[in-house]
Amino acid sequence: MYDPKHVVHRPTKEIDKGKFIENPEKPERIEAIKDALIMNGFDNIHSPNNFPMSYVYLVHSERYVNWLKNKSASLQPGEEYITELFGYDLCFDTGTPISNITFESAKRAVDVCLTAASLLSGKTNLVYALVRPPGHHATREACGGYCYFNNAAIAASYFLVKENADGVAILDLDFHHGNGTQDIFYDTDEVLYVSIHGDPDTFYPWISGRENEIGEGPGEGFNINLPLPAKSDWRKYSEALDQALREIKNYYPDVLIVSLGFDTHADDPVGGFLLKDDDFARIGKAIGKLKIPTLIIQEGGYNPVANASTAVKFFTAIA
Ligand code: OKP
Ligand code: ZN
Repeated sequence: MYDPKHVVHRPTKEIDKGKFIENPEKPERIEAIKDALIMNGFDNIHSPNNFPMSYVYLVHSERYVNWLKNKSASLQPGEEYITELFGYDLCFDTGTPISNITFESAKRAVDVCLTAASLLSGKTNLVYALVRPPGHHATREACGGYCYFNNAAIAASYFLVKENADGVAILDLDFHHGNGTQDIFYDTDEVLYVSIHGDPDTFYPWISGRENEIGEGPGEGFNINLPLPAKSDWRKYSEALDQALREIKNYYPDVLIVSLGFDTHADDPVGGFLLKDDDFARIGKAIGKLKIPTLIIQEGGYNPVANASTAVKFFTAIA
């Protein structure tokens, strides 16, 4: 599932340590994946349908949605709003610019994910939502980390509310901890959130992703963080992956959502792991073996060339 209109969403900059730098969340990252998949025979590509905003409100507050909508509408074409570092705002970092088309671009990514979710059935047990902007950092009440609406959380809520799913597992394989997804489902046992990511003592988002964050109330035990040190390679990674997949199996979810980031690749300019192309074939194969209906949602991955080769390996193996 893919929407060619994602290319109009083009944040140009972010502020890092007080300086403007180029924003790596570019259209090319997703175009490279789409082109490579088509060349390798994955050409069963569909455009999304429109879904009502009520699905977004399953996850995000009215206050936040209105703020994002009004902020977008207040900007001139080409203008970018970046939150003030210590100002009060509904954005929690300086890497997530808002432009006049941010609101509709974020909503279109949600529509791609919901269309993909609605296709999962007994007959179709694997669907891929090739989207940007990504979603896993967005909380109920704020944008951040290049994310505006939490695509994976909205899809999980769709399965729970619309399809009466009896348990949804989210496996977050992006290099960065999905603080938003963790937060949204922290107090429920209806969603198991399992994440493998760079140790937040060193890496973004710093505020979350530690092993002792296990969920609370009825959600206690249904949030599992598996942080790994910088430069982790397949030897370390595969142990965490085995554990993650064991936990998911034991949970017996009706649906598995994978927040898939390719920023764990050794050649990624943002992430800090050392995975190689073939490691993504191993990951794909291991997920496919679970035999759970699976919705894959694209998150990060900032080297278009590595994204392309990695996606082909992953999808060849999982399919
Ligand atoms: C998004 B995803 C802020 C610099 C922060 C943000 C990294 C976001 C990663 N001054 N860089 O999880 O791939
Ligand atoms: Zn990431």
